[in-house]
Amino acid sequence: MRVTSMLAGLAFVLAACGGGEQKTDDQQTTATPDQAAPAAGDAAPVAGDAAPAAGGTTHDVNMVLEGSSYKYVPDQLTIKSGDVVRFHNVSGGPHNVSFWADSIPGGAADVLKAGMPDQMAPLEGSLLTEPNAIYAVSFANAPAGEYKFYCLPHLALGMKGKLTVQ
Ligand SMILES: [Cu+2]
Repeated sequence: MRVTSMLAGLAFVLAACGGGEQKTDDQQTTATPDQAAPAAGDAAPVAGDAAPAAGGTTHDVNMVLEGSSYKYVPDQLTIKSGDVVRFHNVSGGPHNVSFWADSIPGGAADVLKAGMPDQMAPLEGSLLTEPNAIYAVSFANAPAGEYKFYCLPHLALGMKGKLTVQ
């Protein structure tokens, strides 16, 4: 019995000296919260103070440069009328969010005019240049349907996405 536990202990030590340590690192990396949901109270500047309507939900979309491609992550999401979508400038900025006037439901333009702070032009959100800056769009009273959007600086590079309001 005693010999068995000594052997088990030895095996453990050998494992620890081998790949064991590496495995511990992997686990720690996995446990690290990703940037999809920065902590509230984050010092990042927030454009606008859009808050979800009563019962509404907040969604996060990251704007990133991955390798050589600029993208929204996720680039497709489904929300409900009354929700708020927060676009985070994670990497590769400046980014923004612009909606195509002909790719949103009827009546949505007026809703977005009210729900998008600091527009550079109709349906064109301000550019986020500071790291971790957030642009929040309120979909209060937004009609159901598809809302296609793009990043003005990176449209030619294919940075676009689609929101579906239920
Ligand atoms: Cu962009």
